[in-house]
Amino acid sequence: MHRLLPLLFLSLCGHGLAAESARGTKPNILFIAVDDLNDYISPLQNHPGVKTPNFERLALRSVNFANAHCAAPACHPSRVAVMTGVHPATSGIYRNLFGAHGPRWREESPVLKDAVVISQHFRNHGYRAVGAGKLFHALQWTPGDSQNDPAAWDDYRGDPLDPISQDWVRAKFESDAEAGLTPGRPLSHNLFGAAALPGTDEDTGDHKIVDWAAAQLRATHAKPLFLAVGLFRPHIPFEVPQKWFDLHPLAEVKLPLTQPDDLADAHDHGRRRWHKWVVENQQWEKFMQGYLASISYVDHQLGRLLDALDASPLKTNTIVVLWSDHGFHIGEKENWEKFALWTQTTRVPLFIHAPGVSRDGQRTIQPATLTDLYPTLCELAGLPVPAHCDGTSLAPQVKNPATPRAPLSLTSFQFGSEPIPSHAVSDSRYRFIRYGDGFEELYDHASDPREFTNRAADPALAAIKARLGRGLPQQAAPDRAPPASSPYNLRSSAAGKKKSAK
Ligand SMILES: [Ca+2]
Repeated sequence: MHRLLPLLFLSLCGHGLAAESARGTKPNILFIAVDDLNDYISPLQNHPGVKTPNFERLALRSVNFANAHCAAPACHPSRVAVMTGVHPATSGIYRNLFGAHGPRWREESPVLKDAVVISQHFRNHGYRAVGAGKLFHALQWTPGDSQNDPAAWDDYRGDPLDPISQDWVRAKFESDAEAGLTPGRPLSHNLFGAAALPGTDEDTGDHKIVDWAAAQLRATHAKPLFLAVGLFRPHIPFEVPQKWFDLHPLAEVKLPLTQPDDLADAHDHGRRRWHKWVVENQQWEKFMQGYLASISYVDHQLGRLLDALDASPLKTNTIVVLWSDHGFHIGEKENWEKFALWTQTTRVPLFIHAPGVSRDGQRTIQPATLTDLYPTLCELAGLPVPAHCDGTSLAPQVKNPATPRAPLSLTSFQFGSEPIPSHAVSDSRYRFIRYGDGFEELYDHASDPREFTNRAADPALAAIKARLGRGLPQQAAPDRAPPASSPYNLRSSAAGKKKSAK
């Protein structure tokens, strides 16, 4: 896809798009990833009563891509796609693949073998690249399971192959039996839950990561800086200090708008037992409170990061980009978390500020895919775009958010029950999904932003469906499995042996 992009870039780069200072130095990059953050934040307005002042602050100083979608609705494939610029439909990395200790994705997919990670690409062009927290996939509760590529960074906070598990304490909680809850909670050990953490913000992982990033911003660097910051909340478990829960009193928590029998005309995501357990145990409001509390917590951490940038020498010459790896359901369509292809699952916050270039404070509904980030940052910084990148630069929309954009967004996923991958595309109005079993869904966001009514069989929309269908991959890569034998398998690595011996 988009193999002509390097040629297009060469024709553009002489026209002053790069956000370079008057001295001709390269702009710094502040690259912020937030885990499992959906469109409830106030600049995207998809949940009543949510106030995220620091996301609003960021929106005022960037272009808000309000119709941006992940490349895959799960952490590992989404992040590999962002960090390499290679779409799942090209790589075949559609699902979470666990049990790795190193960049095993290079062996999971042949086309990723020599793909250059975005931080490495900037290093290759004179940058110092440093990172902290969750950038490639990792979880709080699986120490050492990380597909980060340590070779892609000059410096990383802590262990790049165990970037977050040491940082997060657990909340005190009752067992489900003690709490009178029925057996069958999804996941185990209360990982799918909401509870206040003991201690203060200073004891929490994302706070420590922002402290580290702030020190990087204060330091003097001989080279331009590529600083990547991966924040873990609002990912489950919904555990942050009590004060963030206090901002969202349980009695005032609103549930999402839902419609009975919404799934009657839709694909079965296979996760209804999650919602069934939540509703039967009257946990829906409590979990919504926990998710909103976690959003408020991460909004605060974003504010600290922006404060650190504003107080630093890098303030005026730094491109800022913030993205989340996918959307999130809090009971919409009887789903929780992600692993589906509706807009609730795939829409992500995406903000881009480029000094002297971006039309800050504006929003665009032109469709974007997170694989567009890699070529966008290259273009804004005046770097060539590697040939392996699938995306199309968003620089025209950064310059003028009203600029029409031809490529549709593209999100791909492999459902476990189906033989081939599923794909979803959006233009600025419609969304079309074709599943691996052939089932189709078509939604008109002008009249149905919550995708309640599937109009794939509506003759009035046949031409639109055909047009969007032409945006689906013609020959998507087959789903890849974890390599049985790999030096990056957690069990075969020295770190994995050490951890499993504990
Ligand atoms: Ca429906």
